Amino acid sequence: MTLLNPIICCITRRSGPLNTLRSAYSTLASLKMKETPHLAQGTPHPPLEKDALRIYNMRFCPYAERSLLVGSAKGIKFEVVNVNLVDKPDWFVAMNPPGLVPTLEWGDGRVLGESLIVSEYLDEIGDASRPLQSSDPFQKAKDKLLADKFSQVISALFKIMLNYHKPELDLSPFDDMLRYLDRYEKELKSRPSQFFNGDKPGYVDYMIWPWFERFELLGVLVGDKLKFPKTRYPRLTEWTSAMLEDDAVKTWYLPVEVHEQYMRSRFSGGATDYDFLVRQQEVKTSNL
Ligand SMILES: N[C@@H](CCC(=O)N[C@@H](CS)C(=O)NCC(=O)O)C(=O)O
Repeated sequence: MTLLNPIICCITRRSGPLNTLRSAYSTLASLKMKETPHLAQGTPHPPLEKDALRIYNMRFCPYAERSLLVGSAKGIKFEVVNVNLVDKPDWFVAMNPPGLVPTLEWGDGRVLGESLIVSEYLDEIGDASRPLQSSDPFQKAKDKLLADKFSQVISALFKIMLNYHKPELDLSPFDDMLRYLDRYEKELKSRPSQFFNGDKPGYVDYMIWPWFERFELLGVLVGDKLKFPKTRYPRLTEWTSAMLEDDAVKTWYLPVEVHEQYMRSRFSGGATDYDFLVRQQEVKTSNL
């Protein structure tokens, strides 16, 4: 049932043939898992054994990525079911009425939502020798605050990202986003370790990472004026490189070209194409 099933996937780009090949191979190297379709209205609820754990996901959702990162880091055995969020199956909404991903489901019927809560729960039930949160109550509380307040960065980022296609796009949230990020640079500087958690990523690291994976997208979608200013964030820049070496991050990571393809599909005016990675994987494997 493990999902860490390496598979070769192929992504194509709009540029010339050499670039296409180069990008297909670099992307290919970074996609490590089997891509599965997003279940839509009319699809039956897949059966789940009594003691099995499932996370409902949308492959491009940063919130759901939080729980996948923690599940992997904690060595938890879980399966992933992707959900089409614009055409959700009825049983999915009935199971968790907000209808959001991530949603965690146990085979005995227990259900839990909200990425920060799900991640904290997974930390508690997973490998005890790899705690993601501090044993010091004050530090733990401070870290929870950092993870929670990251919503300020997220909402500023989304104000741009979800409107990138509009001609009258307001770029002012970018400065707000940078201001909110200053807090994380300062906090990391004050800690003597590579990660917020110590010498390995922990709760704060995994809770904020999915948006760092997507910052480059702003420059790609809007232009160089929204490039991530690395000189303003030397510690976070080093931290980003270190995070990219982490096994859990590598498992779920998607390159900027893939995030771009999703965003362009989402705002194309037609139906969001959730399954392009599945099709690209099928083409690639049929050519092996
Ligand atoms: N506060 C939630 C936010 C999750 C969320 O917004 N997920 C989005 C996908 S990235 C979703 O499920 N959207 C479906 C909808 O809004 O109907 C969390 O932290 O888990």
